[in-house]
Amino acid sequence: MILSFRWYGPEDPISLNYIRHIPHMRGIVSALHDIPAGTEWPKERLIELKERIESAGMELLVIESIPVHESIKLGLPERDSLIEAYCKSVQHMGDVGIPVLCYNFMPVFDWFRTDLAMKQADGTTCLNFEQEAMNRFDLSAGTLSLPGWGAAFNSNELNKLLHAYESVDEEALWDNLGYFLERVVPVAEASNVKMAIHPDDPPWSIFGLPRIITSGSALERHINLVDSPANGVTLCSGSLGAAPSNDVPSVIRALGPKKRIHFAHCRNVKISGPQSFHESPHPASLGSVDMVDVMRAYADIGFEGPLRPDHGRMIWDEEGRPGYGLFDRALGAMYLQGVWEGVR
Ligand SMILES: [Mn+2]
Repeated sequence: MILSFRWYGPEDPISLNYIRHIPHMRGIVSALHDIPAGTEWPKERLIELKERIESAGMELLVIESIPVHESIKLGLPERDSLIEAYCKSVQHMGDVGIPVLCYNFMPVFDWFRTDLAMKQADGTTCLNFEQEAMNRFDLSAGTLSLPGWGAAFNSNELNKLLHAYESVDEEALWDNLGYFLERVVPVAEASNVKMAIHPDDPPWSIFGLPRIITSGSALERHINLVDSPANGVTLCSGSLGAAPSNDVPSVIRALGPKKRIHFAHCRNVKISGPQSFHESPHPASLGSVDMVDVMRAYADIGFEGPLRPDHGRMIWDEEGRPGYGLFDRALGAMYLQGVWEGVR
């Protein structure tokens, strides 16, 4: 594996130099965050990003993510031109030499939590998802405050989108994903870019929206939609691990021989009740996912791709983007590197 770290670009308060100080850190996962979904990514911007990272002594290994426009997920007529723009962005990634693209196909919301700063007994804070708190959100209310999404939606816009999805059930969403992949994957394959879909987080329906990338068998179905080495997955231990039915090491071992795991997200979660969990520190003993066996599974399948610590807690009074502070992710990286050396 190639130890990697997510960096939000020049706007990120965490500098590339600080990331470079983490022993063994080689890969950077980044994106052009200012470009709206559906717009082609200019090649020069990718070159600029890549050179900036290389001049800090690391490599740009993954784009996370190029967002997929809602109209593509909804299967609306305008999807064709949006998919064309997506293909252009993928082509530009290939031209510039960025090998992996992480993306997701979650309707409306990306990852979702009910509390972004849940206080722990030791004074740290972490991200939390509680089904009971979910039930208390009133989407029809005039003012709508969703953790992490407050600025992104007003309730009118949100309700319009939710309404549009009323005619899209899980099978229709699979069809729309297939339509997208049939057009993008050949371009990715020809461009030497590996597509890596991220599992839905949490891996179940929220607000009545369909969610399909929720388990090992869903990942199998996904890679069979278009049978190409360029059609793979991001294996996220925390997203999958939030559902007790997902045995993450088994999923890795099952998919490994097919050579379709192109990117690994490693974090732990503590399941606290039915459809409820909070994000725990990375070590196996502190959460519900056996992170040692996860790393052993990666060693067993000979995983050589980029692997990054995922969300961390906020510790040592750090302030910043929820889940994406420096300190706890750096601790996570060192834990993962240590376990990796041990299992190998
Ligand atoms: Mn993840």
